[in-house]
Amino acid sequence: MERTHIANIVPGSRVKISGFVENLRNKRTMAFIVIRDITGKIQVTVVKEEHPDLVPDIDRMTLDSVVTIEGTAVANDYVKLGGIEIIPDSIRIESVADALPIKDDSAIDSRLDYRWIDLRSEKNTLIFKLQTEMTASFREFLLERGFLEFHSPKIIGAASESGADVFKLSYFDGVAYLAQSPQFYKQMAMASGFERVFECAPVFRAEKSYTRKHATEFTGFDLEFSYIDSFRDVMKLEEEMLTYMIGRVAEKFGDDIVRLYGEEYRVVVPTKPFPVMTVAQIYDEIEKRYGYTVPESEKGDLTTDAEHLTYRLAKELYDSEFLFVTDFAADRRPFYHMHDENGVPQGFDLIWRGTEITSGSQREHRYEQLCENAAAKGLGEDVKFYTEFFRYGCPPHGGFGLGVDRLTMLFLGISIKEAEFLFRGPDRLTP
Ligand code: AMO
Repeated sequence: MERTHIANIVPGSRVKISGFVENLRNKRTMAFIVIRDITGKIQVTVVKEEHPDLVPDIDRMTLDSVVTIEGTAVANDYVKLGGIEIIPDSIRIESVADALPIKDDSAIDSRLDYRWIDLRSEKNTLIFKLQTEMTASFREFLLERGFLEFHSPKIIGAASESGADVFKLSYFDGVAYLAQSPQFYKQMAMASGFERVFECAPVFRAEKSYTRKHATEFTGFDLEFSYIDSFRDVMKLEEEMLTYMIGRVAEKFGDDIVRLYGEEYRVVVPTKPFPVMTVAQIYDEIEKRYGYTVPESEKGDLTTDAEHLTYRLAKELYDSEFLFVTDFAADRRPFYHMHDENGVPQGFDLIWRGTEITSGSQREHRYEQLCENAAAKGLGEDVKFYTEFFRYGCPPHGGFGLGVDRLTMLFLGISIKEAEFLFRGPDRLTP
């Protein structure tokens, strides 16, 4: 007999279900077993007198054991779980579970030690259903617009962003690095004439940060496209892509998110273009409104406190959860950003609910100028392999990188430790 997923069970049918034992009430004459699979939960009701053959297995059963049960699904208004119960005629225990070492409210580090158990709850499973919908939406949105999906190497010969937070590996008799971004290769694809590419892949950062939003390995959704006129074209594409994705998430999981994570995290689908402010405008406004004064040395970039305050600011000024930020100081941005005639980097960050989710820009595609910009940052030989990409013709282009884990955590108000399937941080390499 074929297995039926719990959500697809209809009363009156014979079914075979498999899943974990979520709840077990083993009484003298009756047993009530709640079974959970990826689609839902259902009650199995056993009248022991009618099925004495099932009793030894029920007595052996423990919470979270995995079982397969065959029986008849019947409607019963007294049953809380969807008004259906299963009257079984066979029970097979696939695997008996020991007493669980964690509970839903155990400390996060214990939960991460036993992450496979932690992930069994409906609340945590939703994180990954949501993430799947997010990346599927991005992918479909981009494929419809002629983007190619490509896969760039993660073991590389030179640092790909800033040399400071790169993981160094021994590589046979030499050294290699783990990619901090597919940045150089997505630009190489522009020099290859691919015109539009994206990649969803691991990104590695040797940052010793213990915050809610930093991981040493995360999933980056990166894209790059050619023949743009300005970095504003890149912002427009990102805004459309996010709006499409959020619409799909709202439709599919909006109710589940509110039920499991609270009203505060109700999905709001943007209806207007995302507002844009310069770094200087933000500092002006948050000083006036909230009395926040930025230290002089930090003026060219957003401090973490200022970043958080933009949530309130964007809501008050524009009734928006999103805010694009432009006009960062050149010394705070990577050398590959294009600059305007006043030296202002042609790039942006996107902030959602007070946390940065993206950096993007128009890139410098002119070989001489790019080499000059690299030299001004003290980068010469290190990036020569990359500057070579621009010697033999390259279209104007731009793109952005979006943190998938960051987006996930902001959807649900959780930390990055929970938003990743398996978190990797300075003190965490297992399981
Ligand atoms: P950036 O360094 O800003 O830009 O990274 C892009 C996005 O990646 C996410 N992110 C992180 N997520 C979790 N843990 C971290 N340690 C971490 N660091 C970054 C954030 C961030 O906005 N090459 C450029 C992108 C581009 O211009 O195309 C880059 O990597 O969501």
